[in-house]
Amino acid sequence: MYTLYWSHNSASVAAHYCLEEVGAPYDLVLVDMAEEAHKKPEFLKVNPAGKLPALKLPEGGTITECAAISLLIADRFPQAGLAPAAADPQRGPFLMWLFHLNNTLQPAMLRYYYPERITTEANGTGGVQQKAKEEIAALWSRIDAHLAKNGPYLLGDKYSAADPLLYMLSTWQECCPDLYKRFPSVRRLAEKVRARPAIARIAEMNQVGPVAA
Ligand SMILES: N[C@@H](CCC(=O)N[C@@H](CS)C(=O)NCC(=O)O)C(=O)O
Repeated sequence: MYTLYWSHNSASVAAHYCLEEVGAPYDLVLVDMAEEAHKKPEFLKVNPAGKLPALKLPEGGTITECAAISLLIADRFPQAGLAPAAADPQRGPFLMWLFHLNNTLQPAMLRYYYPERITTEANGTGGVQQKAKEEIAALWSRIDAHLAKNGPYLLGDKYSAADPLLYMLSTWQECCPDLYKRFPSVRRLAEKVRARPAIARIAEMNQVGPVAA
């Protein structure tokens, strides 16, 4: 049994989508970020960094990082087809997108949401957020151009674990207002992912609404 430590609308959502999509046996432990439960001693025993998500593995041990969790689950349940195999020509682009989303887009978003961690200037947070917003819009613009040309998914017609990760990030719109209006190919992907039965089953409990215009 896998155990996912999660909270609504957090980075745990993509990991949750993958577990549900492949039909993995899992249970959930809510670590309510609104209640600061991720900073309490009980959760710090699970992930000393105090961040979500964390996944306890059936063989023992815990991993963190939503892209790593998505990749591990996709690889362990190959019949679900969420990850091209190592020798598949799409494996490279798959890994590239997974890492790009986790390693480039998401950190820009975290700079927006936690600007006080980036600057020692008392009045510096507004500038950090403004720069982060510009960077995030530029990144979405490049992703949108890729999807317009090669979509509807990141790997063309092939759905993969990178898509629910992209979908999750596309729902964090305070840092990129009107994202779906500005980036219609991202919206098209979001609609397709949100309509998948496995995603639809758990989106609401994660407080992710329908894809709005
Ligand atoms: N790169 C990590 C980021 C994890 C992360 O920053 N999660 C946020 C929730 S969206 C969090 O736990 N924030 C609490 C904090 O940083 O104090 C991942 O993808 O799992």
